[in-house]
Amino acid sequence: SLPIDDIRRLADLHQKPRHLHFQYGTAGFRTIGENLESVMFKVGILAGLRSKRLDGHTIGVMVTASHNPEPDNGVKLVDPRGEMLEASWESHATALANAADTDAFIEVLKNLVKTLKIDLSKPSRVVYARDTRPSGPALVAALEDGFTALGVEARNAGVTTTPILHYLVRAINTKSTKDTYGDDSVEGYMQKLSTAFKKLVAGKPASPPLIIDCANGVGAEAAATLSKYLGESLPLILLNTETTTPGALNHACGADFVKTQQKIPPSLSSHIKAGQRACSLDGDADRLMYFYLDDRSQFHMLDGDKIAALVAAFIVDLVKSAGLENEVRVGIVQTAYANGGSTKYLSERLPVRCVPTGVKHLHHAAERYDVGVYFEANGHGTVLFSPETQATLAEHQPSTPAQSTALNHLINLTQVINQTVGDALSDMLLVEVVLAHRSYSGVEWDSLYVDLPNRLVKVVVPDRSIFKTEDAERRLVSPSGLQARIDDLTRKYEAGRAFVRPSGTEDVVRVYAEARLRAQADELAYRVAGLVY
Ligand code: 16G
Ligand code: ZN
Repeated sequence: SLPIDDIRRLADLHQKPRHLHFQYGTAGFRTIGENLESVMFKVGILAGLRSKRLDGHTIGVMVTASHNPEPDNGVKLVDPRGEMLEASWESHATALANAADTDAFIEVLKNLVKTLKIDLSKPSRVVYARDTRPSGPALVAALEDGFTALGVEARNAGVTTTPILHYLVRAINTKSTKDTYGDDSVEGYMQKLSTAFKKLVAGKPASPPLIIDCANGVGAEAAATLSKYLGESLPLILLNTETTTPGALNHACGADFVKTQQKIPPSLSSHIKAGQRACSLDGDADRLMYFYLDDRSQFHMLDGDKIAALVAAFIVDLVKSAGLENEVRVGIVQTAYANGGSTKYLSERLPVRCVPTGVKHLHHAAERYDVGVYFEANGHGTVLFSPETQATLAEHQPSTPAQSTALNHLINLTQVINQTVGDALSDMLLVEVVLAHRSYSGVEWDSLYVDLPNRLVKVVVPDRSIFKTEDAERRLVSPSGLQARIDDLTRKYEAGRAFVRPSGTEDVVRVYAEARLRAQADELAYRVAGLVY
């Protein structure tokens, strides 16, 4: 049975603040770090229960608030194959987090154990990590109390990136099996990525040093380690690596800044020269934004959509060259935020699906293709090779040297890509591989298609829950009549497209608009926002 006395004693130390309501949302629990202590304790216990439910497989816990401001923090669970927590458990997490006091909490726990048929005699194993936020250590201490209360075998992965934690979960759970994913250490991961990268770029001209804006976050440490493994194969220049300077994290830098401001972080301007490219990570290194300055020092952004177009076209060509076009079908997954220019370019070449915002939706949709390429415009994404496709690649007998080369490239791509979740550093290597193979600079990559000018605005409304969407968040069903008015407005603009959706992470409604001309995109966004308000 549950160790009630231990749970009660430790739960009393981590009381829920009375006035707060918590919600396990798209990115787990996320709010001001100071308010999250009780949630952390409970998540520690929940992770242990999830592990018991899954026969002692290791569950991951990541403490991070990604691109959010430094005072925020958050926590999310990772399932045994390295993917997001199964959706049905999100409500269990929410119920536990909102139990008002220790008695109520123990009641909810007992109910969960019963309804989910959890065998408490099974072992429970968890691996956990945090990003560099100042609130991290205290929150991890509360999490560890949760592990202690349930008697979880917990492994501390220290301060590391979200995608590395996902990798560790998968590596631990596949250790000494035929599906082994790599050595279960940061070094194992870096070794895996860099070995595949070096094979993929062997014989290509040396790349000029690549500037990485590390958002003053945990990506700085991971990138420094990766750099050692890459050596001459890809020289890196790391900027915004101030992980201990108060207030620096994600401040006027990082992938979210670049995407939302559509400009170069000021801290980079003196480092990047005309014609050069660079990239930005976010605060937990799972989002990637590229950009370059043209010869007139004009800024150009290469976002998740541009990455998807670059990578998908490359994989399609390799599949053809390997003689596998009849066996291996490549498909794309996007969200409503994908630029219309990218959707047009991609859908002329490949099957494209649109799903609601949030990694779990994209990931699951991508699993349905033989090779599923998914990227959110904000720079989060990866490529998934189905188990059947990986078997096909391993068994296929190439009939020409060219086929053999292409096949090896595909196999190495499966190694350089983090298939558990989007990883900015792994995605960066993937981009660099394609650029090297295509002999592209930023200019040529950018010219694959032209982005439609677009504008994203936030609207604060009294109650965002009245906004309900359909068709992968592209249309509103409620409030009634609003969608018809948005349609009427949108029709007036050439290549106009606009949609409204409630945010899953902030108490606002988001309005997105695009049109042929910059001024029109801005005008459409503000007029739609006016309808919402
Ligand atoms: C979260 C999601 C991200 C999504 C964003 C949208 C995960 C791991 N992250 O950060 O994919 O783009 O939320 O935020 O799923 P919004 O609902 O506030 O627009
Ligand atoms: Zn992130």
